Amino acid sequence: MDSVVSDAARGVSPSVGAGPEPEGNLRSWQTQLARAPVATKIVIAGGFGVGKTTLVTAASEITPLQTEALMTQASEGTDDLTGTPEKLTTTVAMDYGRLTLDDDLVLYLFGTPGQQRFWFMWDDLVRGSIGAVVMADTRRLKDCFPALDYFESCGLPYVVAVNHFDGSERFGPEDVREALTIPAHIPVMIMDARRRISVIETLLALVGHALDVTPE
Ligand SMILES: Nc1nc2c(ncn2[C@@H]2O[C@H](COP(=O)(O)OP(=O)(O)OP(=O)(O)O)[C@@H](O)[C@H]2O)c(=O)[nH]1
Ligand SMILES: [Mg+2]
Repeated sequence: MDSVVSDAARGVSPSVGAGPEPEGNLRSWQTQLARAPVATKIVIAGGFGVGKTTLVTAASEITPLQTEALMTQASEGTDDLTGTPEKLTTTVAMDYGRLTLDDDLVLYLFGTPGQQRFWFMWDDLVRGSIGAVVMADTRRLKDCFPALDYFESCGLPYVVAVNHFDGSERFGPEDVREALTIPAHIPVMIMDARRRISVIETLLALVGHALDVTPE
């Protein structure tokens, strides 16, 4: 599956090359107390089963906190599994992970639950965040509308991240922008939530966009 950059591209710092690290491995900002990194909170949102937990897990340098619950027959009528037939669990509270970029920027990632019945969590999850990644799947684009509406109405900067699933039709960012009527200044990324480099590229786009649109 392609992302808009290759893994070798863009000279990403070695500190972001590996997956979750042993818990004893401290980052320099944790041991050199004179250095204060910039800490930012980022929310990962989107419809049911679009890959939010997968994204946080792929990016996190610590073992991510997950709140997965087994899906039961009771959810059969509400939770559409056609796009993700292998899916056995769902997030019932939040995902949490951490990613240090270049030792000066620490991203704290908070994944939301996807189902409407857990949306009451969102107001708490977005508090203090610099922006959000709204994930979309081109096979069920309408599932991301509530998240788009939510961030538009609360004025939080966001980027759209199209998580391309194997076997789904490939679309370019401009096609998705048109289909979702995303304003021209908002980045639309084609990415793969399973690939760390692709996730990092999406997160960097969000940080850049948030800096662009947030008044000093
Ligand atoms: N083929 C493919 N599968 C993916 C991709 N991203 C996620 N998956 C799979 O899709 C399923 C759903 O992923 P999750 O990360 O649990 O989705 P979620 O958005 O956190 O789901 P909820 O929290 O239940 O809303 C899992 O079985 C993943 O392994 C992808 O890019 N490609
Ligand atoms: Mg999840």
